[in-house]
Amino acid sequence: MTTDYKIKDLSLSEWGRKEVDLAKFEMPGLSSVISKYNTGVAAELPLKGARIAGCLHMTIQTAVLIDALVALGAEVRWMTCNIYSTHDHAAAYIASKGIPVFAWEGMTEADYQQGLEFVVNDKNGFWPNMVLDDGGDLTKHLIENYKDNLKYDPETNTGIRGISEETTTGVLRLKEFEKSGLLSVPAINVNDSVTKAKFDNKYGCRESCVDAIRRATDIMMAGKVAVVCGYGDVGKGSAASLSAAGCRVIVTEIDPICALQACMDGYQVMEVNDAVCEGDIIVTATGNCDVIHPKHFGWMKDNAIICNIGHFDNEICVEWLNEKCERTNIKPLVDMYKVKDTRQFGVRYKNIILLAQGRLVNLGCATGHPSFVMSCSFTNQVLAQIELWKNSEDYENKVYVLPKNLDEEVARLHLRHLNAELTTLTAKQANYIGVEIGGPYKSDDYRY
Ligand code: NAD
Ligand code: 9W1
Repeated sequence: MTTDYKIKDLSLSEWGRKEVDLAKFEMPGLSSVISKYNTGVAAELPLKGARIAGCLHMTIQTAVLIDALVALGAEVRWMTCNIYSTHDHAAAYIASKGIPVFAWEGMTEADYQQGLEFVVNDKNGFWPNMVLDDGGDLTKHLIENYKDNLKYDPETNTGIRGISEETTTGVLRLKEFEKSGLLSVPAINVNDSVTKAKFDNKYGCRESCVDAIRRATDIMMAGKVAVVCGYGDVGKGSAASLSAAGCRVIVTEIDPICALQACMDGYQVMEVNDAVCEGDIIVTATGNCDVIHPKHFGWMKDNAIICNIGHFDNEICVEWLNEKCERTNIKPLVDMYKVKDTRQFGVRYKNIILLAQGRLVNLGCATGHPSFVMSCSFTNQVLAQIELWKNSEDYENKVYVLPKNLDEEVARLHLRHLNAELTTLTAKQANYIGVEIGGPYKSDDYRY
């Protein structure tokens, strides 16, 4: 067995294996892709020959992805894309299968830089011919350090045939590389597949928003007033989560269309300065800065719980709380601040409870997305890897999204697990609405 790994503790691998087996059941998209290729007379391994350098959270769900890539014929070297997100038992499971992996919870930035080298080089030097990235760190590392190894040459069969990218940040970086002429490899943006984005933003947060608040505080949700700032997909999922738990939900928005959507969904829309005075629970989901401003803290209810589910930690002005207010740590990621009550005459104080120091609450206080959510993103990843591995030469060195028929395929592969049966178009119906019976069913600019 290989000792080509750096992880926390190999003895966690049995526990990892059991959880991977459970997660597999909830990741039907990945199993379906495998059985599609591995069964029947036309059995083939579509990723045979692919050497995939992967940089993505080394979690139980990612272990299921890695198993799928290997089952489809790929060789893999893996690292985490985030120094905190590794499930150490998942990393142990991967290492126990002889797959090179570099990931442990709480690694340093310097370790992380080593990881980038680990996935790019094996003992014989430059190794990958495919890249699977989350956030663009690995892509950036390759472009900055291995420029001459990247361009695919069909004559010598060297270089990288394709990159698939998981997140918004990574896609933005890819587009910048494309614009400045530095992208020498075709790339697929998995982030903007409908089956990725809807699950990552809306359905994922609908599962994890309340989960995070409960794990952190054990508060009774029913009957409380919850304020959701921002009614994009993350806000929509969070509001639905809070509403289903019995909260009365107030939404704040700056965009009249999203505000009207919130009204149509039955929520009260208020100006933020008014809403913060009423909330027992306040959740920011805007992607904007200074949404909860220092002046708001003084107006809040006693023991108000505040947290952020947007990407960056500057939605709530946490710095002000830490600089100006006495802080009591209740438990990891739960802090109480003593704040001067600016609605009262005379000096009165009250408590504000801040979760996860204003960082993404569903990742800090809960456990990230459920396996089924990740199955949707990761099935897009697998289809992107197969497409680029097989048909790289059909693509220019640009950033693409998966064609709609593949996005539809990802959804289709998840229907059976839920006992959903699709209706098939008749030839007359297909003709009437101007589509093929097998899809795609919508134009590229259709908004779901
Ligand atoms: P989005 O752009 O669809 O929605 C954000 C909404 O906030 C918009 O409707 C916008 O009008 C509104 N907004 C902006 N400034 C505001 C303000 N000052 N007050 C009130 N509303 C305001 O984006 P999204 O997809 O909903 O994502 C929101 C954030 O969540 C992003 O930072 C994203 O990266 C992050 N995100 C988090 C998770 C998670 O699991 N926690 C998952 C996906 C995305
Ligand atoms: N991705 N397997 C935290 C997750 C950090 C994290 C992050 C996920 C998964 C959004 C990916 C505390 C897993 C990951 C568990 C966890 C993400 C950042 C997953 C949710 C995205 C910045 N982004 N994700 N599972 N940490 O859940 O791969 O528990």
